[in-house]
Amino acid sequence: EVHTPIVISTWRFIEAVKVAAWHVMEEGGSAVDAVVHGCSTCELLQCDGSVGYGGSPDESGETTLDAMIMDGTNMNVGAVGALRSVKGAIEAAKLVMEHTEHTLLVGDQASQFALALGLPGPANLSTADSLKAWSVWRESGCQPNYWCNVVPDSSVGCGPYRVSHLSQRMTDNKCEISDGTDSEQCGSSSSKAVGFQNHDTISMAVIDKRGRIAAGTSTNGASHKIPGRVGDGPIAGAAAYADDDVGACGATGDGDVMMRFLPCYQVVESMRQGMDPASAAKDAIARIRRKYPSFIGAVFAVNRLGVHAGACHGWLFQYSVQDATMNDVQVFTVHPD
Ligand code: SD4
Repeated sequence: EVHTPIVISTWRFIEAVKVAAWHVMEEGGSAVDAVVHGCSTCELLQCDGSVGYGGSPDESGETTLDAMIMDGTNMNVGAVGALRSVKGAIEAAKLVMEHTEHTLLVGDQASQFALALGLPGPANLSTADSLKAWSVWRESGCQPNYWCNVVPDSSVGCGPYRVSHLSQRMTDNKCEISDGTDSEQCGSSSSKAVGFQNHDTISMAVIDKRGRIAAGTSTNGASHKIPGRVGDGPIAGAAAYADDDVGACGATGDGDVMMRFLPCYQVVESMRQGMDPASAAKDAIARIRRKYPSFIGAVFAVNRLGVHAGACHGWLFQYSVQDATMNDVQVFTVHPD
């Protein structure tokens, strides 16, 4: 049975899958363009609040974007990290891929590059909603001088991503912090589990009619991240990977941990060695779990024939698929091992 063309995306990003599927199936478009159209759809829709502008404010209240596109025909990659003032993150990534010899541009200069090449902006990536979420976070569980006092009973500093030696160092620094306000900038010391609820990348893989395979990602990263933090989204092999000869992978979850394992590179290489997609996905998750038993994350794997599977740890994972045999998007649910 022929499963290709096929579009697969993390989570229930149905609209994004539909747009990408339309592009490869009805219009006979390329896998790369389908991934870009699909992820752009989520950026515009602000899918789950975790893709695109107006979501996951960092410790200083700013939203920044990470995105990547990978062309599995020639292993070309373009990516942006900590993108500010441009909403079209995956379009910016595509510009990096197609108009430079580089792979990854970051921060203000990435925005300037994207603007210079014609993307709309500069745009404010904050919204009333994201600023509200940020102020609620600041106010909740934040005691006076919390920042300056070493956290009593946990290794977690002020924001969920700061560990105690850093807050200690900030103490020495008289509590001067990124936004120039006083020691009140802090949040609950409760850990990552809180941050993870809205921690959802779109990671998408597409196989087009000609068998070309592409994968890409777009995310606004982790809520309350330290300004400047870049996650797994724009790292080839971490949150996505594609190779026409083998297949593709997409990942989502705790990017700070997952990017240490290049789980999508692992999935594709395991399939290259002969593993089926389900085993390859499970193996990639197991490698992380062995070292980080409480990490939260998931991957999907698809081989070049369009056979797909998912694996996850610490949460229930869903991914969405539309292939040549389906009239509509189907959502698959994966239970943690
Ligand atoms: C990150 N991996 O920036 C992204 C967020 C995510 O599911 O995937 N959430 O860490």
